[in-house]
Amino acid sequence: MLWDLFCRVIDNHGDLGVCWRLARDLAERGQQVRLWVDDARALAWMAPPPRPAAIELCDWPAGDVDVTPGDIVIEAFGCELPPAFVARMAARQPGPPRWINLEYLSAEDYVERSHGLASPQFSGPGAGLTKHFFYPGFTERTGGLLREPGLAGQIAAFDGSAWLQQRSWAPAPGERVVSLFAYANPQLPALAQALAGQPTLLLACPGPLQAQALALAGPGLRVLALPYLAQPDYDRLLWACNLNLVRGEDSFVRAQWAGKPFVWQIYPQHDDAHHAKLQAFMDRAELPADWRAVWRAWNGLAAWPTDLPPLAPVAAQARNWREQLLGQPDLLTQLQGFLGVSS
Ligand code: TRH
Repeated sequence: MLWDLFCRVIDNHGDLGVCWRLARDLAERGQQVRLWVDDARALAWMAPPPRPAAIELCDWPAGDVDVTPGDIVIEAFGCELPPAFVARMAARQPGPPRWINLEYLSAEDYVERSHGLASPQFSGPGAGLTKHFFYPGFTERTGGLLREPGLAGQIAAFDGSAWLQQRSWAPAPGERVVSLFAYANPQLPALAQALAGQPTLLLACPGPLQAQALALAGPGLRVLALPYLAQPDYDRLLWACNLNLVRGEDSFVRAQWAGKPFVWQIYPQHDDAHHAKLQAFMDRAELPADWRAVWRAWNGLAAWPTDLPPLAPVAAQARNWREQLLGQPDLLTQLQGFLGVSS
């Protein structure tokens, strides 16, 4: 099957990160993908060549893309397809493509009620077509999470110490190793102080906090600046660390597959809608109370606890949560089932 996957980069890297991951998963399952992106510059570091031959990376400037639509059209994160393309979808012979709006991830209850709903188009270039909403999620009544085949086995076989050693990012004896990927955050000094309570090596990913983190190194806290890593290597960083600070959507999910303790900095929304989204996930994942305090503090919703809670109890919770999620079909398997198309 030929999939047309449309991605508009809003800001940061998650829209492209998720779409690239989906495209890779489709390619691995024998599908043909045209990935339409308005700004693909981040792929230079996120997905350096060689890239899967089944993925055709297409430039999506403002306006139309003049091709015959494929068999399935994915509108990622409600990015609004070009009207002329939608008209060609409606006119396609022998029949229109399936049309999916892949939504943002949330643990909130509305997701289960909205997942799979049809949106018949009564007017405009797509009149007569039906778009379906497909919601990622954490329960059986959602579309699930992106998880490529074989991921759990890769993680189980991974030697994090050796991987860090090879890159000169290995902790000294007795140091815990923590990854940091975050938006600008006034809580960084407080986090640095809490981390320094025990000997810590902080591996700071590129972003607005990296320079500030380097300046906060001191007794108990060493800081190394990392370059942008290709997506598979960023995954391995999450697998190798004792604690991961992640953000947005895709690294948030990948931290859950890593099965390590993590803290999520949610993508801030103007109407504070992100507060409910944060709470919903903490409730659904049954995050221990002492770690909820850390999550709320890192998101600026509470004062910092003086010391970070011990990692062992929340490490066990992270492994249990991952096992629970591994028991659910992955997103692409569910999407193919929903569409009635198999690999
Ligand atoms: O960059 P983000 O903040 O993206 C955000 C979120 O997706 C948010 O939901 C969305 O509304 C907003 O974009 C527009 O965080 P996220 O989602 O983790 O995406 C980062 C991607 O970059 C992810 O695929 C991981 C990848 N990455 C690498 O490949 N290498 C790296 O070194 C780093 C730090 C990240």
